[in-house]
Amino acid sequence: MLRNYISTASAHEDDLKSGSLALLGFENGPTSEHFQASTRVELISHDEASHEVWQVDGDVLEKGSSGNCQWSRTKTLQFCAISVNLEPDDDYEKVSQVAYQELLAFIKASPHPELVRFWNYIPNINHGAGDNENYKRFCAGRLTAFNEHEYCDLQFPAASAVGHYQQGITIYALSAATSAQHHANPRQVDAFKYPRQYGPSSPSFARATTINLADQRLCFISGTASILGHSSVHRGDLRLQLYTTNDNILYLFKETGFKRSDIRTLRVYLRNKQDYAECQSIVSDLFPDSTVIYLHADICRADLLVEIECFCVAD
Ligand code: 3EB
Repeated sequence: MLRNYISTASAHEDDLKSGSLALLGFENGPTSEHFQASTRVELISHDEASHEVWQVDGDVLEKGSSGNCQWSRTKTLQFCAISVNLEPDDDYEKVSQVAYQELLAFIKASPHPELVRFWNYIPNINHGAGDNENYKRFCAGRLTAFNEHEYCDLQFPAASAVGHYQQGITIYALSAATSAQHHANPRQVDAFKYPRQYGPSSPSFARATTINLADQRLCFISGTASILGHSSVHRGDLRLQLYTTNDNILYLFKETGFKRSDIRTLRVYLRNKQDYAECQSIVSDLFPDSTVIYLHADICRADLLVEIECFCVAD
């Protein structure tokens, strides 16, 4: 049983709990040596000091580190985090490629080589013009590493890639011992087939990934935004961007066979913190029964104000 929640206990207490697959810190939360890694994004929906926990109940856990990869795993699932330093003048493509090479080499050689869900945190994600935008350079390095490790388009997992003005790239990866299914959104061009205008290398991710475990079915909906076909729509309009995002998520439910009531956590990445009150009121109308985590983060396309991802479970 995989669970995801924001904890206000001490990281030490959560670490001692049996079954803590991953403990993740936020930029504005406490730091702790018990964290697998810290995201560079700021949690805006919780006042108390908090961190994120991915918990597995009733499974034996093994933990370790290998090079820059910190990992933990059960018989079925593996969580691995890697953080690499990045100076403002460093080559984003090279650094992303090296980080992904190490991460993918570790995962591929592990007993859990099937890619399920990746989270990417990239500093200054929208800096740089045209093909030199940091996100596009990151995409180039990531794709080269995927190709080097012979993961093809149809094996790309669900993902999010968001940014913040901090140093260092952090990547978390959930992988599995058994194969996962990757899904497309019929309203959107597959990201790995985006046309040239979005950069020399397309983004390597699926719109959603599902996996059947012995006792539950999991669905990870990727960071989903106000994109139709390959175009960003409703520039500058938070409400309409959220409605389009919601529709995209509903299409993905249809594709994956999951439903709104299966949502366990919904993460909202919000570019402008001053939009929080408006965003919160719209999202709570759209998803009245869901636990929502709001994070302050830049979205990888400069014309997007918001992006939403979901973790869903069907028992
Ligand atoms: C998009 O749909 C919006 O590069 O890993 C969403 C999820 C987005 C993942 C990624 C990017 C990524 O193109 C951006």
